[in-house]
Amino acid sequence: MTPAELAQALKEQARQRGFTLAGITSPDYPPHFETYRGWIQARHHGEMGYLGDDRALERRADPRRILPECRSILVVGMPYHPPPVSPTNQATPHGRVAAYAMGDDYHLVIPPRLQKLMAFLEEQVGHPIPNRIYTDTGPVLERDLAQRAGLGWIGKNTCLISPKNGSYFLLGEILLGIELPPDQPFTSDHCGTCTRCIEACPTNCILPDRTLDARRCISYLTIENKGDIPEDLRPLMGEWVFGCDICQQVCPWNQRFGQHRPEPAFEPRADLPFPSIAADLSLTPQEFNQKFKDSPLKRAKRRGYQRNLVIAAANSDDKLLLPVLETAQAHDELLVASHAKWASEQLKNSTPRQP
Ligand code: B12
Ligand code: SF4
Ligand code: SF4
Repeated sequence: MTPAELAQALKEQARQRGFTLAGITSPDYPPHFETYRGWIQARHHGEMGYLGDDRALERRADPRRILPECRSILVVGMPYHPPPVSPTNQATPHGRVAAYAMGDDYHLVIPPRLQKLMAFLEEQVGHPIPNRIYTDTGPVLERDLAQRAGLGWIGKNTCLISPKNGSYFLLGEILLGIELPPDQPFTSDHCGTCTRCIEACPTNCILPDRTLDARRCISYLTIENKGDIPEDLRPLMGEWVFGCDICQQVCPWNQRFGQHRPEPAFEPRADLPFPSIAADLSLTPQEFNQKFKDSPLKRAKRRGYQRNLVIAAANSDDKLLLPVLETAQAHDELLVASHAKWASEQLKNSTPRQP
């Protein structure tokens, strides 16, 4: 097989394994590395310290610092189910979980598939190939590489958007120790004059240079922030208890699902994406671990998730939740208890919801 035929066969294998999007790029300096450096210097990454140390920056600037033999990079995208519009049971006060987290954790789903692609490639060439597999946690600029591999453009909401698939997909990469011909970068920008995501973001955290101030983003607050959530931001979180989809929900490119084939492993689990606030606030550590085994929600840990639930209770304006918040003030985790105290005060003073 020629390198071009091998690249085609690899991308075809990727598609057969659930990666609707697949493209190849070089390990050259990422086109928007300076944007990334500026973002770190402005401290927009908040407490995600692992993104900003010198080693993290060096490796993002040059993938060969990770794998010296790297000659090309396969970038893939796996679609997940779009978020449903509203819960089936409106009567139960509920929180809301981001669509990518409704099913199995992609950190567990994507790497084994990428390993199978590596096995395919090594079988074709007849010898082992140095490689490194990543999804989300690696020191690579995944969106920048995906844009250069031709998968889509980076929208004003900072998400990578494919004209055929919207943005409801997750990215993965294989750094490869063989040279494969790169795909054409995706150079056009299909956002045009649209600013829907910027206007819809409840915390105003989307910045004009296609980055965001993560410290204000609900996704960061509910998942990555392990301590107190700033009081001024709590009312803006609405019902979100893990992640946030608003800037993607309003995007016109997500309202066309023609070719969207979500991965079955991301099928929503029971109670998701609208978990009952009262039921999940009563989960013991064992029950939490059992309910969210192999789910992305484990990242927030029980204390973070239940902290988010009491904030959603305050934002529900549903005074029937007052006894639940009363109980939560005696929670075994101080973080949850202190947020429950605040939530209880908020709810007492709130205007009751219109039926
Ligand atoms: C840190 C992080 C976060 C942070 C910060 C997000 C952010 N926008 O910076 C928080 C916790 C807030 C977050 C939230 C989410 N995340 Co996140 N996150 C990451 C992570 C680990 C690093 C991102 C990063 O480096 N941010 C810093 C900024 C500066 O870099 P960037 O986002 O890559 O943006 C680039 C563009 O702005 C580009 N750029 C600037 N100007 C221009 C101009 C043009 C023309 C072009 C082409 C590019 C360009 O330069 C930047 C640097 O390359 C990546 C995985 C990875 N290793 O890349 C996942 C990742 C970006 N997250 C992902 C997801 C799914 C989410 C959420 C949707 C989850 C949710 N529902 O709650 C939200 C989306 C929020 C949003 N609007 O971005 C996916 C995105 C998939 C996609 N289709 O884009 C990724 C790629 C993980 C994965 N493997 O799938 N995330
Ligand atoms: S995920 Fe939510 S809070 Fe974060 S930028 Fe998008 S709309 Fe704003
Ligand atoms: S909502 Fe509009 S501006 Fe925002 S990413 Fe989508 S197309 Fe671009």
